[in-house]
Amino acid sequence: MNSKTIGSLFIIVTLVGIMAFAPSAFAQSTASVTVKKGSGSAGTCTTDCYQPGNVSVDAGGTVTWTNTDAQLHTVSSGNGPNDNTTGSVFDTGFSTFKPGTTFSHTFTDAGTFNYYCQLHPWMIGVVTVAEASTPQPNETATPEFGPIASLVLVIAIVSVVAVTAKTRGFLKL
Ligand SMILES: [Cu+2]
Repeated sequence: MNSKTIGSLFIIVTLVGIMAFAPSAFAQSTASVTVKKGSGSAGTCTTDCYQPGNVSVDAGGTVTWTNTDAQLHTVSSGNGPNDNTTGSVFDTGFSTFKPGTTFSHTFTDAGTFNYYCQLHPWMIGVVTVAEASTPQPNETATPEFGPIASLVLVIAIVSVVAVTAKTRGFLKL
């Protein structure tokens, strides 16, 4: 092992250490929903047609629906066929959400968004959007001196000692 190898190893371990400290600022930025097979038949499902029927994301988060059924469906915001605001927040429309396709919507505002399938109104679901989480000052001020940081320190010391020893001719690596 030459000093170049030791140096590279040290850089890699340091990068891993820094990544371990990166704050998890985005708690829940994506969610996935699939359409249960056979949802197009009345009585087979209600709140479990879209699976899961209730998902949560932070503001700015994206929900992706996948039509795993063999029938055309819609994903339309609103509270059912009598809601004249249907589709005002998000809507696949009647012809795009074919079997095997996906539909995504990014939620910018916090709130509770009901949706349903306009072709099969018994299919209902909810997306709950929370205020985007911001790291609290006291959470980020004092990072924990965790096991990875200790490992980085140990490897750094060993590297320095090894390189020094080699440079001065004490050690033949
Ligand atoms: Cu449907």
